[in-house]
Amino acid sequence: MSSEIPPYEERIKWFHQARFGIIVHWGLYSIPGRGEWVMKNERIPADEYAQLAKKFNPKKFDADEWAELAKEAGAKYMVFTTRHHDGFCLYDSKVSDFTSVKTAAKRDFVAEYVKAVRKAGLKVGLYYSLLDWRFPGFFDLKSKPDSAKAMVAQAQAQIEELMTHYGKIDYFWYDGSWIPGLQKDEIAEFWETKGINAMVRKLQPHILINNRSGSPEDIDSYTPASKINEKEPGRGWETSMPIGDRGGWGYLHNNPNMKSVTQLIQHLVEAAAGEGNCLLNIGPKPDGTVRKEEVDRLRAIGKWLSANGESIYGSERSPFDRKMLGRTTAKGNIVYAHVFHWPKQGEITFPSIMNKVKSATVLSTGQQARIETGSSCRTFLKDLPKIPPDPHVTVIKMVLDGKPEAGCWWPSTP
Ligand code: FHN
Repeated sequence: MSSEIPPYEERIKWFHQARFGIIVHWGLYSIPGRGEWVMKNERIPADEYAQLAKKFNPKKFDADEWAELAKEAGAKYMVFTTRHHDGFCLYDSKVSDFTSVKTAAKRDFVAEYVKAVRKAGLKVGLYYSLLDWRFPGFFDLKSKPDSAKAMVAQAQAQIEELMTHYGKIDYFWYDGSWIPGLQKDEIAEFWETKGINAMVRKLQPHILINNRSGSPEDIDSYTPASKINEKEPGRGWETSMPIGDRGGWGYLHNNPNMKSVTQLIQHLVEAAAGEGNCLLNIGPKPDGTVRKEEVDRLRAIGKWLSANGESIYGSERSPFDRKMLGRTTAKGNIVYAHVFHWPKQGEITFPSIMNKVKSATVLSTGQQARIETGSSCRTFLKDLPKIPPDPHVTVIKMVLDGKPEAGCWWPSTP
């Protein structure tokens, strides 16, 4: 399967429309329930860790359940860990015996996942960790160059397998490219990234590739939730985060610090306001089921998106002041104000809108605001409810008399 590579602007379209995806961290590390770094954090020898594969036989795994949950959450794409840093493949790799097909489970979970995600009408993403802690050369490149080379060869072969045997892949999510002792600008050369990505694009011409292989490629997925720094217009980017604590992308048995639905929706809005995506992580239990705390939050986000999704999906930046009560997005002559802190008076002031606001409506209820204007280009929305119409984030849809234009800076010129 190979053909001409479509231009970036064409390939990136679905990603900008999607705005929201789900990433799934699941594998042997889910069994101990102490996060996906348990092997390295607890210095578990590779042969001792490999014993987990004898216990990894998740009878309750149902990829359709995962895909349907992501769809119910309002996500438009999914990404699944085909192999994390521990080296265990959740698919049928011919270049490794450490796989879910050749051990207790005897299942190709990636094949089941891809089929289910496509059936749910979502875009298919595969996560792949370049580094593999089982190779001593990862930890000591200088004195174990052959082991490091073998790790690179494994990555090249496995990426080719993933790009060949699982049909159309929409998004390739690299991770784990760092090498102790190498500088950032040496990473791409070490992994021979240029050659690998040329092979990926030849096999999957429409694919999007993130920037975690040491090469910029199509999507900047290095934006941590803690500091959403937007990219230049047009460049696809995403912020990713676990629902619970950092360091717990994989299942953490005790994970009390789950983000609230409001926080998660605000993260999604913050990303959309910068024309970026939010990739939210779930870490299913060892048996393949998703914990209730994550299911409930995803369903609540989906409920919010079913009423307010038009302000997120395919949205663009708006030029208006961000210091208002939340964030704004735009589509043509429409501006969506996502109000995080609803004013008790039921009146909202928008500074610096140079346009005439023709109407202002609470998206989820249809309630109309009365519109007034005042000095220094202020627009007042009045007669709104005093109680926030939405418990998480209320969206007000404003129809302007043309392309949104900000100005009339106060008190000085920009
Ligand atoms: O080390 C990994 C980590 O386990 C997890 O997979 C995250 C997901 O973005 N990526 C790396 C840390 O940045």
